Amino acid sequence: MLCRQCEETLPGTGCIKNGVCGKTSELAEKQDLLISTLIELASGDKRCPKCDTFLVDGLFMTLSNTNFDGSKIDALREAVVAKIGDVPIRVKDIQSLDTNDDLRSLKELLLFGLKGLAAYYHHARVLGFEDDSIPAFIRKGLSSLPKALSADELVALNMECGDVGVRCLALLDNANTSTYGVPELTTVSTSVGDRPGILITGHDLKDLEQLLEQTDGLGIDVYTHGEMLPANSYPAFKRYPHLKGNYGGAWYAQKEEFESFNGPIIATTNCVLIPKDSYRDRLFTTGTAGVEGVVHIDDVDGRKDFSKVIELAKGCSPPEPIERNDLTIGFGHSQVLALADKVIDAVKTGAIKRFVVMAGCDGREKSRLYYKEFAQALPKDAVILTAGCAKYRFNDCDLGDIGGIPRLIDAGQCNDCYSLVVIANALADAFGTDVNGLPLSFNISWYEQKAVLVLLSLLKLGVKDIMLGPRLPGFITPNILNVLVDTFGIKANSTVEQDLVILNIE
Ligand code: SF4
Ligand code: SF3
Repeated sequence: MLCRQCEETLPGTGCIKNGVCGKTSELAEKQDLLISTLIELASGDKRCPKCDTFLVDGLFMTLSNTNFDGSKIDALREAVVAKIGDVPIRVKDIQSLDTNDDLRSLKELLLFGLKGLAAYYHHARVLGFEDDSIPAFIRKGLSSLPKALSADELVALNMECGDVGVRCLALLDNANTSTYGVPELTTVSTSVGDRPGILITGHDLKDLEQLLEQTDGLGIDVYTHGEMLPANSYPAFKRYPHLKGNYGGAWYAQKEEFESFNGPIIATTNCVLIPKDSYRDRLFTTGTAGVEGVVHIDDVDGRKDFSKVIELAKGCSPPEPIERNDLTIGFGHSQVLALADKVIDAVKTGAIKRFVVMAGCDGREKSRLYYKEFAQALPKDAVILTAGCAKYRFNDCDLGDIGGIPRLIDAGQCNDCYSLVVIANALADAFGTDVNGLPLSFNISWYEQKAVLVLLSLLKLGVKDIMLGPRLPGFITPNILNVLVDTFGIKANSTVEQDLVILNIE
């Protein structure tokens, strides 16, 4: 195996025996074969809604920390083969994408951006929001991978991926807000009740909707975890009193937090980890998520039956408390733009001197403490804009406010980076400049391939000088890194003190 699609890959080599994430070489080979088969599906002339589902869900299933069940990967590949026949596979694995390291690096960037794009498109589709140009680009991107293309052509394809990414993020924003209402400023409790609970994690809001409906009035509380936290700010979910609040932090803490939760856990998407035995029997997966030996809840005509989870919950003890401060969330673009006059005044009077986007992913390495230290070291006249699970490094720090404007503005899930872009564009318009002319810096933390798509989208939008960490992608060669530095001013982060100077934050 060779996998280097995430930030935690082994430096210098990539994961070559077993993944740092727990992926075995056997599973990695199955995923490679699925991707190879999807490339052939995308390259052929088969077009059907089912084919789009294969492409979108297949790419998503191979995203880091999404599916550890080889039988599910095989089943999807076999369904594709049944559709296209036993055609010869041209790209066996990432090594065979190209013989030239730099071209291969650009192809990997494209493939990982496509995985992120597919994941976000999957979420929009689940809510009935479709845009044919998105699966059309997924086909174009995948079918270009076996071709002999120049660096310029591959850079252009990556930029097109970013462009389609912006469209997909906007579609998902529309899907979420049209279906569940515009997020409201909300204080989310992090304490626990004395009733049994069900914990739901990942990004799929429709799964939460169905779970809340099916648990209504049953004496069971529902808690969010990880990237499900932002759901607490949607009006459609706030009306359920048994949506108790959020339990725990980011995905990498799940081995301890799922254990102390005591009740069943539903993993709807990434990030799910291979469970400890202490809670394996209480873990359920659904959608594109999967873990070998863990019960999977299937979608039957748009409905998921969570009765097994509910029955298990009834006999479980309530969760054990975890000490955390309550969290203020719900600063989507509508909420922030409602404050726009106040924000613009604060910039004009100098009360706010800088905005810093600290969005993206979290991860388990100790070096990610950097983000907490960075947030705490920012001067008191700086406002942090966040989205994604990156926030868990600093969202329980008391950062205070500036004349009633909170210093931590949490827009939601990683896809809600779109909200941050809308906010930045509105500010740029108000000040008659572009995004790069604002007192705005980007210090992005990445882990998986949704973040790759968000990065490509930001680059396509013309955002320059993004600081990226905690490590630069292992699949980027030195030559391609030079291109990213020269064209977009991408920087690797280093120490908090140096980075404050580099980002021009006094
Ligand atoms: Fe390694 Fe990341 Fe791939 Fe897992 S997803 S095998 S940790 S590079
Ligand atoms: Fe986090 Fe997995 Fe990326 Fe949606 S939940 S941001 S890492």
